[in-house]
Amino acid sequence: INSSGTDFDYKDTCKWAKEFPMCGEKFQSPINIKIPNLESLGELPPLKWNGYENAPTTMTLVNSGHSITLTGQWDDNNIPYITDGPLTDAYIFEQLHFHWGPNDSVGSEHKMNGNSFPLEMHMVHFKKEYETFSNAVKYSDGLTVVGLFFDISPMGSEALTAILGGVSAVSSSKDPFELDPFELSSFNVAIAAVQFATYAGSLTTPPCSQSVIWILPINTLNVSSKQMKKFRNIELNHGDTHNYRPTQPLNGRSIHIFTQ
Ligand code: SG4
Ligand code: ZN
Repeated sequence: INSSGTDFDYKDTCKWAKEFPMCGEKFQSPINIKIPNLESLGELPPLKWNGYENAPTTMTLVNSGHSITLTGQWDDNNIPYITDGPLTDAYIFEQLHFHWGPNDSVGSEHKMNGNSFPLEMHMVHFKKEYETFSNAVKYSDGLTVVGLFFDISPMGSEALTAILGGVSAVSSSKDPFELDPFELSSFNVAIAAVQFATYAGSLTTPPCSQSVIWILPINTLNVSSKQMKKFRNIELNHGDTHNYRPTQPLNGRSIHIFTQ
């Protein structure tokens, strides 16, 4: 952590709270999801993905030094957003990014029954009512992040191929790289008809704002060892070789389950 107070590393995440007080608050993320302890949310409508079949006009990949982040520009009315499930309003897609580690036994931020996965992808959305991402972060229901777990499989993931096609350009560079635009629906199609866990938590990086409704499908997508190698080649700030925060105490929060 440098003296400017705007940067952080993953060597001792317990130190984050010194410079970023919200990282020391009670309802932090990620957490361990214990499947047998889940409560049912009952008659929830299915989560709805809207506009994910629309390709953006431009798509950009950037190495933030803490992850690689994918953003896109969509024409008005074409922006992807999610509704229903546990959500009370539309949540507009902002960006997606990844968390990984130095080997296959670690990498994901959330755990399922104490198990880690080599890769976790976060699709970050903000509540439409709050108009912008930076404004939405100030509210407890401002953001929803859909987290997807990936497990090793020789086939790998078609959906990741398009993103990883541009990864070598940003592995050792902070310059944004323009990808050939593609639609994001391959990800939500892959998690159709599964159960989800949901709970209230925080951003998993400083400033750790407690503004996130987490939505985690209880199944995994595939990533190949070759694809994982590309993630591990990405140069992170401070020589970090992982970018997952350890799980945080639940502190009495309930985790609810619902189906799509
Ligand atoms: C990653 O570091 C992303 O690259 C960040 O996005 C993101 O910050 C951060 O994770 C925290 O998000 O879903 N893991 S998380 O809680 O979205 C924000 C950027 O730096 C504020 C754009
Ligand atoms: Zn994340």
